[in-house]
Amino acid sequence: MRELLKIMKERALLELENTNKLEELEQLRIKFLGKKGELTQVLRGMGSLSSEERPIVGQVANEVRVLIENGIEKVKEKLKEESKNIKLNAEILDISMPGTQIEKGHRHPLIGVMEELENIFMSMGFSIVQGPEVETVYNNFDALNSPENHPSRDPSDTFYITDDILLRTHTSPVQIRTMKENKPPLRIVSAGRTFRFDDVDDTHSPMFHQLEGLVVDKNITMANLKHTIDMFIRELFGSQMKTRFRPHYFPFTEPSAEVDVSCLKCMGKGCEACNGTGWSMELLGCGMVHPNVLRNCGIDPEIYSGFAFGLGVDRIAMVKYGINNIRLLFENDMRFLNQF
Ligand code: 2NL
Repeated sequence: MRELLKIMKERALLELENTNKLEELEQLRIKFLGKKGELTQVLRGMGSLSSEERPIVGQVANEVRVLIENGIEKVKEKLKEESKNIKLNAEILDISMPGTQIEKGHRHPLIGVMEELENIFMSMGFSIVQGPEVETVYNNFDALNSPENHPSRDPSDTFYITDDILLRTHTSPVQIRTMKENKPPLRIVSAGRTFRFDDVDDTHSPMFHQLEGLVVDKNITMANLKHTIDMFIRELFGSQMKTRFRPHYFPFTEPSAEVDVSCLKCMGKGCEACNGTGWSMELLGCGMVHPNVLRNCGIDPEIYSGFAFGLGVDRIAMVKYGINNIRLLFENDMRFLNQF
């Protein structure tokens, strides 16, 4: 029996030496030391031993068990250490390696133009104000002296959320909010997204961008308006640019005017782009703030007067970059955007 135990021990140690997986190790333990394992089998035969031999064989059997157990423990530690090293080597981090290049983008051409316009007005002493794109009908139409039956109020022209709430059709409600909350003198510019129920074509989009300016103080006249617009246009397009003020009608200004500037292609000489007139049409609308609008905002028109103007940022961007289709500004095709 001792011989049996010795052979079993040697086989166990040999198998242990050839084990290189943790799962195999557990199978090995079950095979030799488990309830139905080989050691148990051998010990079953102890009943036939003499009473002198039994304790000696029992001791040997115990030694074999401890030997195999220790062997398993040792190999287990070795395998764990190995797999840890393999993992560590795989996860090695070289902090001196160059990082993944992130492609740098740039401002959208439209936002670039909007900021350029804002910067010009800031250099002239205007503050930039902002307001919500979802507005009240009162701020968007009523306060601006828009007649009850004006076509722009129709649900076929304006995106209504409820009877009293809409998507702003111009940035003027931002000026209304500012006038209601602040006392003159005011010199403000607001720019942002505006919405009209338009069908899309080369020059129209239901979402477009406006920039509006407003000045309210004592003794503000049409001369201040004209000078401010002239300075702005020359700052934007160059000192040779001429402006032309044509009488126009807006409900919120009186008198009102539309402003044409020299044709950018021929600088006023006349070419096919301007139909030989030398003028680039309708770049800007303006006028003296209607007394009703001032009154609606709690400003006394007997003491204060003001001028206001508005322009389409998309149109300025298109003129500036020679873009002939407004859709290009909103499709975000990288082949288009990367040109700016
Ligand atoms: C255009 C014309 C304009 C205004 C906007 C305005 C705002 C207030 C009071 C009076 Cl709060 N006027 N804004 C005035 C004249 C023209 O815009 O063609 N925009 C694209």
